[in-house]
Amino acid sequence: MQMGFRWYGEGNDKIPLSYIKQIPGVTTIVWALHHKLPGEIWETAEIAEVQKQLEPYGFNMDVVESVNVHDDIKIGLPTRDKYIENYIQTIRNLAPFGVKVICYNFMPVFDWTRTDLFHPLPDGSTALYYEAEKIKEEPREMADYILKEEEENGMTFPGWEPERMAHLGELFRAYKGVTKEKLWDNLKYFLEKLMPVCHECDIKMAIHMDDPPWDIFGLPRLMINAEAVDHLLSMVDDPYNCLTLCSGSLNANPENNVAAIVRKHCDRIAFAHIRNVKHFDNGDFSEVSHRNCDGETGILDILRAYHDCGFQGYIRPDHGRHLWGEGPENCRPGYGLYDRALGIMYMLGAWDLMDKEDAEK
Ligand SMILES: [Mn+2]
Repeated sequence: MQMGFRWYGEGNDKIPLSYIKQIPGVTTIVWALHHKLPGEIWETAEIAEVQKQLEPYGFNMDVVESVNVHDDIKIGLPTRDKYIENYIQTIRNLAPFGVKVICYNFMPVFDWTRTDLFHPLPDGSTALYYEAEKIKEEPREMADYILKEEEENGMTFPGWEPERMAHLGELFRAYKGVTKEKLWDNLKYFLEKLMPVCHECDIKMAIHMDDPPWDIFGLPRLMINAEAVDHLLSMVDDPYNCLTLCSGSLNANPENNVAAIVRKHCDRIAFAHIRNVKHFDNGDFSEVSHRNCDGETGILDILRAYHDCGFQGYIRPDHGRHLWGEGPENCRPGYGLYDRALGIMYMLGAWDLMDKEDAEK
């Protein structure tokens, strides 16, 4: 297992690499070129710039999150082949820098979806929150809220590019007729084109779970449960077709048992996101600390499953709460410094103890 920390890049993330260096156990910076729109090629010189920033701290750049997939690929338009060619070129450009995993998602129109990005928790911190009542038929209101947060705080969120969101109506029309079956077909087409290049470059494609794991606004979503995971892995049965198993995304539906998926498919999990979720009776959910008893995700069972399976992939704390002066003015929602650092220490505490117990057996 290698511990990672997501970082949005020089000038785009307020957390300096020198702070991340002080969190015990972090070897990998989970990075991306956030100025790139879906479909654009990531150029070698731009990737080299990131390498230059990470090198003095001894971090590797093995995991990219995300190289976003152009809508034409998801919709299955004739223009998709051009964008797949660009994606392949990006993979080729990433390989010489030691990149091993590309995390991506295949969600139509919207990436992750929340109704409140800084929801107050009883302990005085804030966290991302999903109010079921607010996600109804009309997506514009939620999109406007998230875009307003971006604008007011001078940041853009991956998957919520204002350029794309400006054409929301058009995007929705383009996805009309894209059924769940079609979306699966389009994902298969995309992956089958990529697999030979992934082998050649030794880079795994690791699909992120849909967040939340159900259809929203009439748009189909694929990566929602254990059956979908089985289907994805058998549909393109290749060791380079892998998962970013996001515990928080899947557990937004409390029926999902993440630890069971880990035990079944550990060798196909390239990247683990660990996040804890607390559920309310009305269907709302809140993100909470990594501590097992603070939510219902079963963080300890999940960590034990990874440990039992001898997990060799990358792991990172997913979102954290905003603590100790972190808020909209100085912190990306879910990506503050403190709670993710606490989450790492919680995970490493559990992991070290399991290592020690195994060694003494
Ligand atoms: Mn995640």
